[in-house]
Parts: sequence; C-alpha cells; structure tokens
Amino acid sequence: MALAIALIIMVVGSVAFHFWSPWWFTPLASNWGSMDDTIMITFWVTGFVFIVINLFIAYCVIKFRHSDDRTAAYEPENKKLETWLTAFTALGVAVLLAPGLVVYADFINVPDEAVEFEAVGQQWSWGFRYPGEDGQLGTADNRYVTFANPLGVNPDDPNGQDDIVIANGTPHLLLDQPVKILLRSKDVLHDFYVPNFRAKMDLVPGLVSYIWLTPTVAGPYEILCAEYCGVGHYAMSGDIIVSEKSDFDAWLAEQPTFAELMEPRASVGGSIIDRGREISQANGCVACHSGDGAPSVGPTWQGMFGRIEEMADGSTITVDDEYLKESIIAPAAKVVKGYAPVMPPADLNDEDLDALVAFLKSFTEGAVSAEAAAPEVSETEMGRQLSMTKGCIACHTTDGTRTIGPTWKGLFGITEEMADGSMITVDEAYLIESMVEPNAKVVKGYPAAMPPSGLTDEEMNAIVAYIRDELAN
Ligand code: HEC
Ligand code: HEC
Ligand SMILES: [Cu+2]
Repeated sequence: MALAIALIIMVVGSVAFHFWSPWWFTPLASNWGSMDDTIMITFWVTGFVFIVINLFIAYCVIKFRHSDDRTAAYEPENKKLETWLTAFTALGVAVLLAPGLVVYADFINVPDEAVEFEAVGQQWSWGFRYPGEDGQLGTADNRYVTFANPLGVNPDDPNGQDDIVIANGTPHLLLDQPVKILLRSKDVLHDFYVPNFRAKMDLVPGLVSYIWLTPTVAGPYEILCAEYCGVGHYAMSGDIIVSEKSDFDAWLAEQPTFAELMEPRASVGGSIIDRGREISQANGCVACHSGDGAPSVGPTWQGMFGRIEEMADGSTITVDDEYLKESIIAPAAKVVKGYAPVMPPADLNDEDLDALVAFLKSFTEGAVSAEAAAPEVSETEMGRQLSMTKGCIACHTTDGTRTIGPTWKGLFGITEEMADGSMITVDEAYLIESMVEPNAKVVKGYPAAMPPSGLTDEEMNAIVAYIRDELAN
C-alpha cells in the first residue's frame, strides 16, 4: 500500500513540476519552432507512458495485494495482449521518431535565398566573417592564420578581399533573412549554440559544418560553446544581435574589409623604417650590402646618404632620395665606380620603395626625420591590439571583472599573493615572466591554466606598456 501511495505521489509531483518548472525554453527567435514541437511531442509521448505505467503498477499493487484465498495463475502466452502491446509500442516509437526526421530534412536543406555567414571557434573565443559585396566568402585555411589575419582568410583569393572579418566583436544578423552559418574550428571540437535560435552544431577541426536559420525576433542573444573544449570552455560565449535592415546595413558599412585589414602594416606598431627593414630582408639585399661599413659585393649603406660618389662613366652624383630609388629599381642605370654591375633590379610598389629608402637613410646619421622613426602606432595601442589578436582577452578582462585569469585593470604595482604563499609586487619583470613562463609563479586562487604566450620581446613590451600605462588605476 505504501509503495502504491509513493508511486502516485511521484506521478502527481512530476506532472506538477512540469507545469510549474522554473526551467523552460528561452523565448524562440528563429524559424525553428518545429524543434520545440518535436521536443514537446517527445515530452507528451514519454510523459503519457510514464503516467500510465506508474499508475498501472500502483493499481496492481492495490488490487492484487496478498490474500490467502488467491493464488497466481501461470499464463505464458496471450496472443491478443501481445498484439496490442506490440502495435501500441510501434506506434509510440514512430511518433517519437517521425517528426524528427521531417525537421531534420528541413534542417539540412538550406533555402536558395540564404546568405552566408561564418563563425570560427578557437580556444576560447569566437570570430565571424561576412561575404562582403560580392556575396561570396573567400576560401580560408588555418595555415594562413597570422597576427593580422586571425581567421586565416586566403590572402590570394579575390573573393575574400571584400569579406568582412569580425575577429573580436559582436556580430549582427539581418532580421527575417535566412542565413547559412558555416562553422569552422581553429583547434579542437566546439559547438555553436544560440539557445534562442534552437539550431546548433559541432565545429570539427578539418571540416566545415553548417546550420541555417531565419532570425525572427530582433534583439541581442547569447552565443555559447556547447562542446567542452578545455579549461576556458565556460568563458567561450558572446553576443549576437539580430537587427532591422537599416541598423544592420549601417553597422556592416562601418566594418573594415579583409583587404583593408591586410593593408601594408607588416609591422603593426613599427615605424616606416621597420617596414623598410622587413622589405630589405625579404629581398635579400643584405647578401651584398653591409650597414656597418664592412666591404661587400656592393657599397656599404653606412653614411651613404648625402655622399658624393663617382660613377663608372666618370660622372659624380650626390646620393639623394631620387638616386636611391633609381639604384633600387634600375641598378644598371648608374653603376658605382669600382663595382660590378651585378645588382638585380627590385620590383616594388611606391609605398614599399619609400619604406626601403627610409631604411637605407637610417644608416646615415641625421638623414632620417624623427617623424619617420616614430612608430605608426603607439606602444600601448599595439599592446591593446595584441591582447585581442593573441587571445589574452579570452581569459583576462581590462575592466576589473574576474574571469579565468586575474583582471589587468589596476594590476601594475599591486602586491599579490602567489599560490605558494609568497608575495610579489607586479612590475615589468614579473609581467614578462608571467607571459614567458606562466606557471613559474601562479596567482593564488587561480588555476595554472595560462598557456605560454609565444610573444616576441617587442610584443611583450607592448603588452607591459598597455597594462602599466593604460590600465593603471
Ligand atoms: C647581388 C648583390 C646585390 C644585391 C642582392 C643588392 N645589391 Fe645593391 N648594389 C650591388 C652592387 C654591386 C652595387 C654597386 C653597383 C651599382 O651601383 O649598381 C649596388 C648598389 C646599390 C646602391 C647604390 C649605392 C651607392 O653607394 O651608390 C643602393 C642604394 C643599393 N645597391 C641598394 C640595394 C637594395 C635596397 C637591395 C635590395 C632590394 C640591393 N641593393 C640588393 C649589389 C647588390
Ligand atoms: C587560458 C586562459 C588564459 C589566456 C588565454 C591567457 N592567460 Fe594570462 N593568466 C591566466 C591565468 C589563469 C592566470 C593566473 C594564474 C597564473 O598566474 O599563472 C594568468 C596570469 C597572467 C598574468 C599575471 C597576472 C597577475 O595577476 O599576476 C599576466 C601578466 C598574464 N596572465 C598575461 C597574459 C597575456 C599577455 C596573455 C595573452 C598573450 C594571456 N595572459 C593569456 C589565464 C590565461
Ligand atoms: Cu569551445
């Protein structure tokens, strides 16, 4: 009897919990109401079976309870009952499975009018890409991933030049416009999930998966990673905004294209001279020229600017900007006396040529203006950019909030306790050490979860400057 009562209470309690549950679907914001319908059908079928079976057991426990004048009868076969049970179970299973198949067929058949949009996952953040004006996404591959090209868009693909890359930011989707979301992972398994859209899908390294949907309600929604992907998994979230056409167009027009992002800034934060140095390295100039006066195949660059030189034909020239440019693109036009005419012409655009000339002038004292030697971007600004492109902000905030790692706000100069109980004061050397060998000193209360950053000395100095000068309290 007690068992029967417990069963009945369990059934009534479960049904009551279903109706008063605080846990329910988030409001639907896409065309995938059918996903909710299939879940509800599953709920009703399994719920019905749950109630009927438990009440039937309770009924049997009461009705057939022990009595001395009743004995059990052996009845191994009951054709009629078995037929009914088989038919009923088959029907139940069909009702559970069939709607899912119909919805899945919809889910994998992308409508023709769908536009493309790409979401790229990495430990532990999301990046996004729009096709740009041509409506076509350029090809992409992890091997193209660089500092300036975090999503690995193929720099040689003409279709990719007008792509709009949102490496760190909130993407927008156009209201009522079907969209095919292509999903790509840079490292491990992730899963793109916006609860309000219902549709979700794994990102699998090495292949491009997809989902499609039509956003039906404007507003901000949360993006989650729904596949455990390492210690920072829980922080792999962000917002996506569904907006009306006017808002969407205005927002999109403000975003730089891939070509704009890739514009010559080989050395972000470097000066025009730094760029010239990179170009000279790329063109192998140093095989024949020294910068320190040492003799080589060609004349040394030291003290070259402003020098008066004799040419092989007996004329003299003064080394100025024009002459330098000519020497680089048409070395045979004027050959310095005493040297063989072996220098190959370099094929450079004007901008690169200017940078190279500035670099050559830097070997002559006083030849370069302070302006040319000044970095194009300040060091703190470079540090800020690096913190985003190198993924630091997946684990560190700059506004004081605590996430996986300590916030950088007000970090410089404070005294902190380490996991081993020692105290340290945050200075330049400690910050650098934290980046080179993050686990050498672990801040108390935090996991030893920070990967070595792989930054160059210059990049680390920029991040130190950013934390010290810009994020001080
Ligand atoms: C194969 C060796 C070689 C390479 C590589 C080479 N040069 Fe030269 N360069 C020479 C020689 C030899 C001369 C002197 C003869 C002449 O004027 O052509 C010269 C002359 C010059 C001069 C004029 C120097 C003066 O004192 O008047 C400049 C400037 C110069 N090179 C710049 C460059 C740059 C920049 C690069 C890389 C893009 C480069 N060179 C690559 C061999 C080379
Ligand atoms: C996977 C998450 C993660 C990423 C990504 C990450 N960090 Fe950290 N970082 C941590 C954690 C956790 C700590 C605290 C434990 C420790 O000291 O190692 C930390 C500590 C630090 C500290 C010392 C902070 C303090 O309060 O003493 C610095 C500086 C730092 N990180 C810089 C960086 C830089 C720069 C990058 C980007 C190149 C970066 N981190 C990327 C997780 C991360
Ligand atoms: Cu993830």
